Amino acid sequence: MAEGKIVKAIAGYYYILAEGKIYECRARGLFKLKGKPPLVGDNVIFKIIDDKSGYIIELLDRKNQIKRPTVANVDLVCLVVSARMPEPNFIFIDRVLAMCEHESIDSIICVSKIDLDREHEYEKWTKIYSNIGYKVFYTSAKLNTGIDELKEFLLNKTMVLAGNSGVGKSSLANAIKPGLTLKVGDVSSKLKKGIHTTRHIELIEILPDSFILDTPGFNELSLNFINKYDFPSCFKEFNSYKCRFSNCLHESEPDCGVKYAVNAGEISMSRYFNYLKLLNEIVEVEREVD
Ligand SMILES: Nc1nc2c(ncn2[C@@H]2O[C@H](COP(=O)(O)OP(=O)(O)O)[C@@H](O)[C@H]2O)c(=O)[nH]1
Ligand SMILES: [Mg+2]
Ligand SMILES: [Zn+2]
Repeated sequence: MAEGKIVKAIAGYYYILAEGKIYECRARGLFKLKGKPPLVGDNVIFKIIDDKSGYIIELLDRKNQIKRPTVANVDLVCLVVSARMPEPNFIFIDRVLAMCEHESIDSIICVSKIDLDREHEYEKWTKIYSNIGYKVFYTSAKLNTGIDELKEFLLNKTMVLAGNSGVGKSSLANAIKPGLTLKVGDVSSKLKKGIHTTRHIELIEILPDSFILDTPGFNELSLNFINKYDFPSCFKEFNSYKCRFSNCLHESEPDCGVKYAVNAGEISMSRYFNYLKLLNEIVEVEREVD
């Protein structure tokens, strides 16, 4: 009997990493039928058959799980946003951060490709996020800037690299782990084709006991699983303000502390407008369900 972590799943086979070795395993039918299939990221007890294979006996407790990509036991979402090429997409940033707040997963922002902006114009918007309390890292995979600091932070964590296609996620992973050769894409041809290459998801051990998930599947993240009354607190700076109604959605209610704070310049206008757009999306979905 051994303990390991599922790092990859393909067509009913689970690839388990234990003490530096990979075992190809099947899961016994029993617990799959109970409606809890094993996921990438799960820690498991498995029986070793030989030095390449085994079968899963038990899933250990799951601390959390995210959908799209489906992965368990995530310690951190690292939201990669390029300084330039492509330009930052703020509604996407706020969408991912809100999802992380809802799932209680820590998140950080990594501004990539800073070599493309010598004037540091990105500081105009990163200030908004660092003021709220998000940790921001600044990197260039090209010049190898900021990689060591990021690496230090990632130690002993399982992390999802989230971010639009072309922002430099794979390049970042390659810079963190020299020798890793994740495919780096060419932005323009990707945008032209507009297709998402479907790939299996895989956790990559970049440092001892530190994993990253480099995934193309984060682009169409929907927040439709969130209840609208749980949504305001997903914008964590809103929580410091009091409103007349405790279930205030900060839209058009009277005596809304959040709206006062937006008007006073204490809450960023861009964050507030993105909040309203995303809230609207959630409300629309709830209406369709009714
Ligand atoms: N100038 C510059 N270009 C970068 C940097 N990192 C990645 N790129 C380029 O950005 C494009 C997309 O990179 P890739 O890592 O495939 O992005 P992904 O789609 O997020 O995985 C490629 O053409 C890379 O060469 C960087 O730090 N500086
Ligand atoms: Mg990539
Ligand atoms: Zn309010």
